[in-house]
Amino acid sequence: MTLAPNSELLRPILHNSDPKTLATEILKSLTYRLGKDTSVATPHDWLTASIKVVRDRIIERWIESTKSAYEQKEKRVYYLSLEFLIGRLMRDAFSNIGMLDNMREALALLGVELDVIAKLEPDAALGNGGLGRLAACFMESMATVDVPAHGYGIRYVHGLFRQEFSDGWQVELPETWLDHGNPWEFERRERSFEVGFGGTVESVTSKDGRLERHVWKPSERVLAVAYDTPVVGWRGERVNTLRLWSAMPVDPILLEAFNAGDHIGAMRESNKAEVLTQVLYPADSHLAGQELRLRQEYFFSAASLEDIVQRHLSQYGELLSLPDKAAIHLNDTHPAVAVAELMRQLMDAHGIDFDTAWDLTKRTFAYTNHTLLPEALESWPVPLFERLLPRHMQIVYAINAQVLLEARAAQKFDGEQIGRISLIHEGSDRRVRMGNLAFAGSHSINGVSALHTDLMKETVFADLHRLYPGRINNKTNGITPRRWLIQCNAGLTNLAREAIGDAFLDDVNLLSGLDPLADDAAFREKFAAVKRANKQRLSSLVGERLGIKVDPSALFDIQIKRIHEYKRQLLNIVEAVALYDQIRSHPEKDWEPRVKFFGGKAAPSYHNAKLIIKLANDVARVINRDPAVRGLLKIVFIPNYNVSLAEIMVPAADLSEQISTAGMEASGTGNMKFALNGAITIGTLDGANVEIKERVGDDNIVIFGLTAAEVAERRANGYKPRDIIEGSPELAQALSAIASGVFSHDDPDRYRDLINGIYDNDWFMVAADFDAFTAAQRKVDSIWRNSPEWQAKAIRNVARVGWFSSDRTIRQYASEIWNVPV
Ligand code: 26V
Repeated sequence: MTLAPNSELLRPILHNSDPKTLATEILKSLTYRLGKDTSVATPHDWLTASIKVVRDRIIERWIESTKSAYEQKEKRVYYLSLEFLIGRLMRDAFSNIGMLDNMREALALLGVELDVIAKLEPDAALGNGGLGRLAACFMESMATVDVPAHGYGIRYVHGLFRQEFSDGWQVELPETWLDHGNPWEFERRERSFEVGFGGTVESVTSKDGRLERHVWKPSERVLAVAYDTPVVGWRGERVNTLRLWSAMPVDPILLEAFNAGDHIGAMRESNKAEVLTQVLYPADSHLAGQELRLRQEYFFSAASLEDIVQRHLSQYGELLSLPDKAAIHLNDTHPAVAVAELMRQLMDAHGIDFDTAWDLTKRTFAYTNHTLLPEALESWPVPLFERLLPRHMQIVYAINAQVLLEARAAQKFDGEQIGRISLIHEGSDRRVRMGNLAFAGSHSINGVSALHTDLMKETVFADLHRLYPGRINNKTNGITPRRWLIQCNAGLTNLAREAIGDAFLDDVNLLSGLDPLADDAAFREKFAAVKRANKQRLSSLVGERLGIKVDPSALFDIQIKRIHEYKRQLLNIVEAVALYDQIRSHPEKDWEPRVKFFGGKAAPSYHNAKLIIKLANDVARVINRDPAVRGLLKIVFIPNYNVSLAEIMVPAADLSEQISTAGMEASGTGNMKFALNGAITIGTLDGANVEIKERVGDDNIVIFGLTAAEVAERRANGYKPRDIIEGSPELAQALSAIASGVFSHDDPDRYRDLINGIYDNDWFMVAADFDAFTAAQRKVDSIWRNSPEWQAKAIRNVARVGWFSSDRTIRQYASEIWNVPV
């Protein structure tokens, strides 16, 4: 007999979630699931036991969601992403399902503090930065706005490395999030697929000699095993699935070898398979043709596609309706090989002809581009691609032939333009261009902010856009207000509830009700008190972790993000050095106390990024110790920046640093998080900053620097940074101090090359924007001096950025790209 999930037998247990019942269940969970007694239970055991109790409630809704998607024949969204930067899940899930307070009480009855065990949950850091965090926000929003969706990715055993500083240098250590097991996931051994690599392609011909189909005979096979994690939407109405694939050997032991006495050799296959999903690639925007990375991309794309096609076939019995029932989304080009894989499955496994398969493929796929940096656009050497995926190589050539035919037929492209449209970069180093493959195989290609989308049309995809006009569209990024306001900033959430009621919890746009309160002195004071408490929390963390004392009444100026030259942490540090110089040489002036916080990881092989971290730490050491500074300026670089640290830093910020070289940051999402938490942005007209400015108004943001068009113009017309530096004494002074070893007595030449790079080339326009940045910072000081004015602007930021909710973004994807109802 099977028990229906909503059976009356289950209901009384699952629907009773008062603290006492929960406490009993936590004890039962501890005893019967973990096999522990309270006297020996570790804090981790309490955590696991608690999660499993709530998980039971989630599972019930999960099964209901899955069933209803099936019964209602709903179109499903499949979000393919090599990264999901989830962070901790406990607070998110408990709060979304409405059980956070009762669980806290239940644990208290057992003498356990929820906030203490919550900190033991490891961050699931299965991503590098913005792209991965966006995927996590999207998963939560899809469940919230009721889109039936599956996320697909890789269950990396080691996520993004843990960062420590040794003498100010970044050291990378392995990250081990699975050490205590993962109570959220369900291993689905029964849901596994074989994924092939290498080998040969055979053509099968009919009796009359006609080519019937191709058969790929891979030389290697790996098993992809599914691990499912439920994703709970706000109010717990829908629960979607994040399915992560883990690689296993098809044959765990080569028995023949083992029996012949080769015990180690017999295991080798197994290690080879498992290596595939061992570790996340740390993004450094340079791939240099790493084979393992292409293997990861194909591994998870192929397993996901098999899963999708099987699900569709088992429900509908045919594949011609695939585009009506499945929307497959490519999060950047990392899963772009899925385009060729779907073609392969449709043609080789299901006997569909090329033209029909190509039409189905294009109507099923959509692709998001997340960066225009040329070095980050993926392409694979043809010989590597051909060796690993011989059948896909043939399919890419066939697709390319079709695309080039259409390009020539359009009669508006010259040879060079046709060359740029081609899926193959020709020349001595022939490569498969994954962006072009994703573009050709999708009906929708979107950018992640208005500016970025315009630039996509003008630069990387200019020719493809002319060939297939109407495919490129914009979907400005968003963030989930559950994690990035309700959970991380209880103080502000409660203040807003008191002031405007609870409706904004379901529609964050309603924070607009706070707008008039910017002029209410009493409200401003309460708002300032909340910020102050958040700053106190960050100060304690810094005190505990780093032994640095910071004053919560100082202006908290924060730049947290991956370390990259285009994000210009260097500009920020050089400005700090200039300010340091000013404070020392003009002690009579009325300086506003400031703490500059940094956080972020550098890719292990990115030399300049690592040097910038060392510089920040060197500068911090000198400034923080100098009595002449009188505590007016402090610099704090907090190691191991991750989602959980962001949840503490974002609510504590007064000033949000969003200072990328215009045209280079596709969108940014940190900018949105800070504004929603009442920080004022100092930023360039880049990415989503442009749209934040439009929404908060020019008076409530501090914009400086060159525009994207001006940056392009300077680069085209011979930019001379040396002349600019010579005309700016403050900049010249700061640069020469750094270059001459003022901050690096132990190795005076340490920063010579880095600083010479600014004199000689300065691709990122540090010199060009320096004076504007300094002036903008002094403008920030003058606003800060007038506290009511500052608070009013900060409140208006909170009130006006509800539009940047990922719920809005997802609704736009749903109606304008995926064609699913919302
Ligand atoms: C590139 C590579 C290449 C080497 C191997 C690993 C790897 C991983 C990721 C990437 C590309 C990262 C692109 C990215 O994260 N873009 C960011 O996307 C955010 C969400 O749309 C956006 O807000 C940021 O502006 C954009 O930089």
